[in-house]
Parts: sequence; C-alpha cells; structure tokens
Amino acid sequence: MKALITGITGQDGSYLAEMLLAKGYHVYGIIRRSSSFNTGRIDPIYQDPHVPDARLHLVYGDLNDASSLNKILRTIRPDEIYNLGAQSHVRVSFDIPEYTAEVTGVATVRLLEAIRESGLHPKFYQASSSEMFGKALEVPQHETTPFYPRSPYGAAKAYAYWITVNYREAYGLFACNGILFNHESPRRGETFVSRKIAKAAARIKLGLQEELYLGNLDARRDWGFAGDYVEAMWLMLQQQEPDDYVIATGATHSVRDILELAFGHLDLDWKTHVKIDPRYYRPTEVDLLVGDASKAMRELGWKPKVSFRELIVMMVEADLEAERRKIEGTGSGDRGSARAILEATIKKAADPD
Ligand code: NAP
Ligand code: G4F
Repeated sequence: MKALITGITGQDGSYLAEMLLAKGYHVYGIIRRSSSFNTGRIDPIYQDPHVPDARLHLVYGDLNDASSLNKILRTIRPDEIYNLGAQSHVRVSFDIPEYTAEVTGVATVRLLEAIRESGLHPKFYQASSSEMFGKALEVPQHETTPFYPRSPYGAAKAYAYWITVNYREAYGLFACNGILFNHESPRRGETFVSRKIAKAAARIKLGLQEELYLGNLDARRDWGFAGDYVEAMWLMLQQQEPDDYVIATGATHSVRDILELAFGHLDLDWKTHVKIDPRYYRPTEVDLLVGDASKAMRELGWKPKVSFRELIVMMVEADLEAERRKIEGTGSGDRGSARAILEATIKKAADPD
C-alpha cells in the first residue's frame, strides 16, 4: 500500500507516517522547500531501526502549486491520500487571510482535481476542523451541527469540507472528512496554547524563564492526544463507504484548566507567572467546543485512549526533559547523520523509480 501525506512535517503528519510505516505502508510525504530544515518531527523515523527508511519517501511540492501535485500523483500513484497540509494557526489566519484561504481552502480542490484528472482512484482524507463550528449552534457538536466559522482559517476549512463532500457526490470519489477537535502532543507547534503553556511551565521550573504571556484564558476546547486521532484518519479510509466523522473526547476544558494542571504538576502557582497580553486576543473568538464522537465510536470502533490530564502531564514532562537536555548541551542529539540520510532520500525521491 502507498500513502501520500501532505503536511508530513507537521504534528499529525509525523504521527500518521509512523503509524502507516508500522502497518507496512510505503509512505510518501510532500515537503516544501525552506531555507532551514523543517523535518525535525520526522527525522527520528530515520533513526528507528524497526522502520527501514526505504519505505519513507519525501518529495518536494507545495499545496499552492498544482503542477507539482499533478506530477507527484501521476508518479507515485498512491492508494490513499491524507491532506493534512495547511496554514493551521487560527490567530495567524487573521494576519494572512488570503494566503490561508489558498493553502487551507483552495488547495483541497487542487488535490481533488489532480485526483480526478489522473484517472486514479485513491481514497482521500481531508483534515477538517472543529473550528468550522465556531460560534457553535449546539452543544455538543456532531456531524450535523451547522457551521458558523469565526476566523479566516475556519472559513477556509469550511470550503475544503464542502468541496470534499461535493467531489464525493459528483464524481464518486472515496473522500472523507475527519472533523477533528483540538489534539495536542509533545510535537505540537510551540505557538499553540497547550504547548506554549507546557514549555513555559518547564522553563519556569528550571529557572530559564519568569513570565508567560497569554490571551483569553476562558476559552474552552475539547483537547485530545494527536496519536489517538491519526488512528481515526486511517480507520475512515478502511470503511466500505466514504463518510464524515467527528473525532473528539467529549470533554471540554478551559485554557485556565491547562495552566492549573501544567503548573500544578511542577508544584508551581501559575498565577504568579502568567500575564495577559491583548495581542493574543482574536478579533472573533470561539468560546466553547466539545464534540460528540459517538458515530466514530459506533462505526469505526474508535475511541480516545489518553485523558486530558495524561496529555498535559505528557507534554510538560517532554518539555522538561527537552529543556534539561538543552542545559546539558545535548539538545541536538545525533541529528547530523539523520539529516544526511534525509537529504540523500530527498534526492532519490525527486526522481522516483
Ligand atoms: P501543523 O503542525 O501546523 O502542520 C501543518 C503542515 O502543513 C506542515 O507540515 C506544513 O509544512 C504543511 N504546509 C503548510 N503550508 C503548506 C504548503 N503551502 N504546501 C505544503 N505543505 C504545507 O498542523 P497539525 O496540527 O499537524 O494539523 C494537521 C491538519 O489538521 C491541518 O490541516 C490542520 O488545519 C488540521 N487540524 C488540526 C487540528 C489540531 O488540533 N491539531 C484540529 C483539526 C484540524 P511546514 O512544516 O513546511 O510548515
Ligand atoms: O491552541 P490554539 O491556538 O488552538 P485553536 O485556535 O483552537 O486551533 C487549533 O485547533 C483547531 C481545532 O478546533 C484546529 F483546526 C487548528 O488548526 C488549531 O490546531 O488556541 C486555543 C485557545 C483559543 O481560544 C485562544 O484564544 O487558546 C486561546 N489562547 C489564549 N492565549 C491562546 C493564547 N492561543 C494561543 N495560540 N496563544 C495564546 O497565547
């Protein structure tokens, strides 16, 4: 089986790649050219003796470049495509709304058109988001809850969701939307609130930082573990019929709850360190998200395994360990050799056989 992943260098892409490789897949990831290495999350796969690197292939491309997508599809001929690539930061989407619309929204139709024109029949997964529910019209949110996006990101994801449904209905594509609620991990980007808090708590504990600046502490989200959520993506593509599924834990917590847990785990009082900076407020906020994943539990046999408390403790412990390693001067690990292998693989993959 061959799987193509857009966004393989991101949080979810790295977990999904690991899971698919463990299942025996050949995994092809699209990476974009950057002036410095952006493969930190997938470098360790090359160091894992259980995963022969010959089954992980990286190709240069960009979701905003249709010709690269067409070429990649025709040469790789994947059985499954996971479209995880996006400008995924909600606050940033207010600063770069047009770019976000392109990469998070319109790029989905670029991929779908590339599939249609190729004459191939890969199964397609679209990374849809609970952010589409926005100013939620019902609680909890499930597959039939109407969308009310509150950000350029949410609006772009709503377009991507509907164009995926449309290509399924119009052309019979096996195309699924996973409507995933917030999911985090030690690999979460450092500007998302859970990771920002985990990292700051660790650094404050080690005396490396005094203060943490945040925005709205009252926002509530349904936070789960990314490792659990990528399993749901795969399960959707193993069904007889394509469909759309909410993936969530069913529990909601505030940003304040993360602070209590993260700082409390390290015997710190968050109130003496956290300051509010209005720059982190959003022009329009999503106040409350909580998902009902009963359809996924019933039809996919999926359920979350990691609790909110376990997730936050896992993240704080990982950041504590990483910061300690930095202090000891061993933070970079043996990444040099991994990167050399990676470069060689990219060269090979640029001209796939
Ligand atoms: P992430 O860590 O921000 O990763 C985004 C990925 O997209 C990165 O690999 C990034 O590449 C890539 N990308 C960005 N622009 C691109 C472009 N123009 N062409 C090709 N690739 C591009 O996001 P994530 O948390 O893993 O989320 C994965 C997907 O699920 C995203 O679509 C996100 O919107 C969606 N989602 C996430 C959550 C969540 O809570 N995590 C919830 C619902 C939906 P670089 O490394 O080069 O930047
Ligand atoms: O961690 P966040 O930036 O995640 P947000 O906006 O919920 O978006 C994430 O989840 C979506 C699923 O619903 C994904 F689709 C999306 O790609 C992304 O992964 O913010 C969570 C909450 C917000 O209400 C925000 O206002 O935390 C609040 N917050 C308070 N202070 C902050 C901060 N958020 C960030 N990023 N930084 C702060 O300092």
